[in-house]
Amino acid sequence: MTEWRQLVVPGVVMLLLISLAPAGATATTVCVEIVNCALESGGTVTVPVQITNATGLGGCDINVTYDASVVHVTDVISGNMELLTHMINNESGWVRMNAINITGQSGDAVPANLKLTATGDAGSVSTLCVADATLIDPGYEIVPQVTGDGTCTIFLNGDADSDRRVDMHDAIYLMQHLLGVTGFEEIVPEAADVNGDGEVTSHDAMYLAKHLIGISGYEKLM
Ligand SMILES: [Ca+2]
Ligand SMILES: [Ca+2]
Repeated sequence: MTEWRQLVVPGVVMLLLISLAPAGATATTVCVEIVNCALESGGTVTVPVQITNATGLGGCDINVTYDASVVHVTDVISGNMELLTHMINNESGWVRMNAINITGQSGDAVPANLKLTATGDAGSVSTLCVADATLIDPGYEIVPQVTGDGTCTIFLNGDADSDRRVDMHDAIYLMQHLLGVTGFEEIVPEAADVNGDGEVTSHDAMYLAKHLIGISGYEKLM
């Protein structure tokens, strides 16, 4: 082999290998995650345990931990996979669940939904930590994944400034927030949507002010 061939041929082979390599570097990562949620003091909410970007997901074993002084898991409900077993320990603050799809599930999977009940006071927050997650394909091969934790915030309805009281400062804070005033960025939307229409707008600030003044028709914060 001539000298130039000794140099060029390995280079061409290398380029071919690179071009034929699996698209792992650009593949979308499978993620086990729980979205943030908020619930009223003493209230309940249901949040999904999500597996995003799955391709041929055959089963999963997921352990979620939480602060039991803030929130309890009171039920585990099937999502769009077959939920096999689940265990709840509200003393130590963990829930474990197993789900399968024997044909292999693609897209976004929900192995289970967690029904949460607030045990903590308004203002308390618990991480919903995906402490351990094992995913397999229908051939029992491990599916690589990353995890994303969520948070669960206990709120007091109408407490827009999160000081654990509901007063006229909250209506003012909410207006400042909506106007984009610096220092008023933080808000718990579920606490601020006092008219219960699913949006946080100036109507909520007006509703809250009328509620606090005692105007008829505004007795109840939604
Ligand atoms: Ca307040
Ligand atoms: Ca609203």
